[in-house]
Amino acid sequence: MRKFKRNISLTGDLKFIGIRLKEPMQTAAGLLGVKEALRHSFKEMGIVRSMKSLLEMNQEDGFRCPSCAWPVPEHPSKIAEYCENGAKALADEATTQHIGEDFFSKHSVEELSQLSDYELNKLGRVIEPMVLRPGKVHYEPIAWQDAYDLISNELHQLKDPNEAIFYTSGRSSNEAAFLYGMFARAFGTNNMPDCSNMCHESSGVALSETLGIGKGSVKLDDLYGAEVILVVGQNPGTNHPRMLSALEKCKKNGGKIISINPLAETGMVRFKNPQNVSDMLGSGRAIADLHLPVRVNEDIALTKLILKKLVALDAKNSNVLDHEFIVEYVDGYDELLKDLERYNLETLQRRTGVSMRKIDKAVQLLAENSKIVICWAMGLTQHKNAVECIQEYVNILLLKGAIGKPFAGTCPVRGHSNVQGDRSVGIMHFVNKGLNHKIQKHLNFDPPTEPGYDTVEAIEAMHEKKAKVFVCLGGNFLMAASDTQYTAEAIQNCDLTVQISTKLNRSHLVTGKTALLLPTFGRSEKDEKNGELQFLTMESSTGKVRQSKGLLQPASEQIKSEPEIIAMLAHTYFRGNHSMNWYALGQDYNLIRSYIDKTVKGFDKTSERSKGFGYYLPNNVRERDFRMLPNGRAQLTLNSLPDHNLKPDELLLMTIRSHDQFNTTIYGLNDRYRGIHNERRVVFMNKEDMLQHGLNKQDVVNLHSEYDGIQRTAEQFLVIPYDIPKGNMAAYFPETNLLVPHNHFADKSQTPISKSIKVTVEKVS
Ligand SMILES: Nc1nc2c(c(=O)[nH]1)N[C@H]1C(S)=C(S)[C@@H](COP(=O)(O)OP(=O)(O)OC[C@H]3O[C@@H](n4cnc5c(=O)[nH]c(N)nc54)[C@H](O)[C@@H]3O)O[C@H]1N2
Ligand SMILES: Nc1nc2c(c(=O)[nH]1)N[C@H]1C(S)=C(S)[C@@H](COP(=O)(O)OP(=O)(O)OC[C@H]3O[C@@H](n4cnc5c(=O)[nH]c(N)nc54)[C@H](O)[C@@H]3O)O[C@H]1N2
Ligand SMILES: [Mo]
Repeated sequence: MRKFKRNISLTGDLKFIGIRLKEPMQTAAGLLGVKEALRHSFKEMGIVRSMKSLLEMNQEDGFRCPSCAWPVPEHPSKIAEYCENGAKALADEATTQHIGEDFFSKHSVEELSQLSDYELNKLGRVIEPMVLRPGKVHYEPIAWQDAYDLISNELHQLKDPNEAIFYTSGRSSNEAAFLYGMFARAFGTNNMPDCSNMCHESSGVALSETLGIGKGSVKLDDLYGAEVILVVGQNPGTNHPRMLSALEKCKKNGGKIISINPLAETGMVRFKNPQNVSDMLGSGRAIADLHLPVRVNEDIALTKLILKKLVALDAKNSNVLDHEFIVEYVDGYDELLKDLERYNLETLQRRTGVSMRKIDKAVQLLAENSKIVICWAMGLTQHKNAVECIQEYVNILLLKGAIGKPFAGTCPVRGHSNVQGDRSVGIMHFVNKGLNHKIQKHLNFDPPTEPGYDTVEAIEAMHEKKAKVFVCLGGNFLMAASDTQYTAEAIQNCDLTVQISTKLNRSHLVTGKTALLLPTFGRSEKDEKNGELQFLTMESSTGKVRQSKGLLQPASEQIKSEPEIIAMLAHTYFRGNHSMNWYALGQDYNLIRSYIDKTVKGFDKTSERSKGFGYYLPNNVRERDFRMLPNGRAQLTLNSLPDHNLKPDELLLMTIRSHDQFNTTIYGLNDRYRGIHNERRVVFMNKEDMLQHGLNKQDVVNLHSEYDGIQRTAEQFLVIPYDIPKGNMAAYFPETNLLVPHNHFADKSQTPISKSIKVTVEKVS
């Protein structure tokens, strides 16, 4: 190892701390949810700060929840337009625990790396800019301007702008992301990997190819009036809890909900709406009318079966498919029908692991109704054939004409609260010619015309030492990305790593030769510039742009807003010699928005129109406008069945979230919906598989994966018997990212295969 590489642990201490198991829960939210929300809030923020901020979250003039991207209704509840996990996200960022110079002078990065991700996050908000110098193991304070100078000098020294990489996580505002993306381009690179490369990139690719826009088409009202909603590969009870209210509303209006998921996730089973008193007192409401427990990555077998059955019913009674829509708007109908003939019903059914009786019920609902919405998340996007999986579900919508009309359409449910907006305003590793043209015209510089690195390529470039400076606008790249060991080696090859962050995580400990930790505001904090209260904007999962105005006193006087940090970095780098007045942009966000309006398609008078409940960005699918696609038509696609070539002892592992985490930020050690308390190092297994592998409840195992002859290991997991299809396992990320090979990802989107990793289980004790 070279000298600057410090002795850092990638996992923290692996000891078990005393797991408690209960039965998985049948009902999501309810009083327990409210209690948990308040417990986290009061503990982290105190009562006054909690009440003040919770009441403003998602309200008209307040701030947007920092958790997920689920849209806020036009008439939000005055008492609680937030969920348990939104409250946890807020408590996590608005915590009154702080760390600065004193803390870092006492604790070295080597020592801190022995802590678990949970313990690291618990340390609190970073309250002053810090630097880790070459060969040193303690962060020390640095003045802001010295930090900008340090980055600027490193950037100036690079031989080629493509030796720098600018990563973005999806919590940044449109304003910050826009400045960041424009700075990267003005500097000369499109190396802009972002968290969406690991997330919904597969949805973006799948939808762009088939419908002409990489976003979903439905609005919130469409869910309320849908006749059938499919919730596929998604766990809304934990990850998008406010969505349960929308599903509940759909059911009240007579709609049916089908859940397609290897697990019967609690939120899909029953829900007690915290905004409804009779719900809270009663037993709540069943959400899924039908649950299809599909085997991991067998969605294509399932959708083919559904498509075949719909086509067969249509042959008898031509009302089942929307022939008028198909004739007018859709390409590839005859080819699809011919292709479906190649498949045998029983073979498909066996692969799915779902009973034909249940599949027939789903087919009947889809045959009899046409106002259909399909929602999905990571259960579809993180497989080798993720793009195809999504396109198969789009095939269903297209045959049913459930596209571009009220109460029907696509709903990829986004992750981070502004991941969709970040992409809209220019965070992308590929070249968008329209945007480049507008940059030349309105920002008066020439953006680079070669594509840059996405997440996978960024890791490889750092590993091969082609990249030397790595800047991160939020996130926890090391732990979020696949192949933790390989990614750590890659990051440690850099000369400089820069993290613009709110809280400490392992990406601040595994660093380049020099590392900067630049603390920034959270969403809930008040951002005043020259006596003016600033606001920011975000785009929800349904494409609505709304403003967000923080109200809490910032964690310290020494932290700065994201737009200001980026603007000052650009100002320092260009030394005032650039077509954009960077300094001014960092001082007045209206100015940033006026540039966004000029350069980004669909944005218009954003400073005005984002007020109140905001405005929708244009969406061609809503208008049934497919002119940008081949023949000007929506595309049906032919997709094949996956082949994992599993060895006899291999199982397919999906890496999922517990109820007590936001991605790599671990709020607590419980996953109460799944009955797990006080432990995260667990692996959920089918009882038959356990028997076959000679395993008992709570045995300690190591997990191994082998790809291209390379063995990877994640140590120390407790086996938990669970209702999961045979041949499948589940465990939490980020602990399991050690197993995901960096060079295995979805075709076309390069999203890591985090939901279908081939794994063997080794009993340790
Ligand atoms: N509280 C909280 N909220 C969050 C997050 C968080 O960590 N915590 N993360 C945010 C982010 S960035 C994102 S992207 C979203 C993630 O939201 P989700 O996608 O709901 O998150 P996961 O836990 O990855 O759950 C994936 C679901 O897919 C199922 N699944 C796995 N494989 C398959 C398959 O092959 N087929 C089918 N049909 N289903 C499958 C799993 O059983 C699981 O229910 O949530 C966002 N919101
Ligand atoms: N195995 C496996 N791996 C996965 C996934 C999976 O399902 N399985 N999911 C993938 C998905 S969907 C995603 S989106 C990625 C997530 O990848 P990332 O977005 O990179 O990770 P997060 O854990 O969301 O980032 C958390 C950190 O962001 C910083 N932060 C929080 N709020 C703010 C803010 O307002 N501003 C700034 N500047 N920083 C802030 C804090 O320092 C915090 O520690 O992980 C991916 N990785
Ligand atoms: Mo995500």
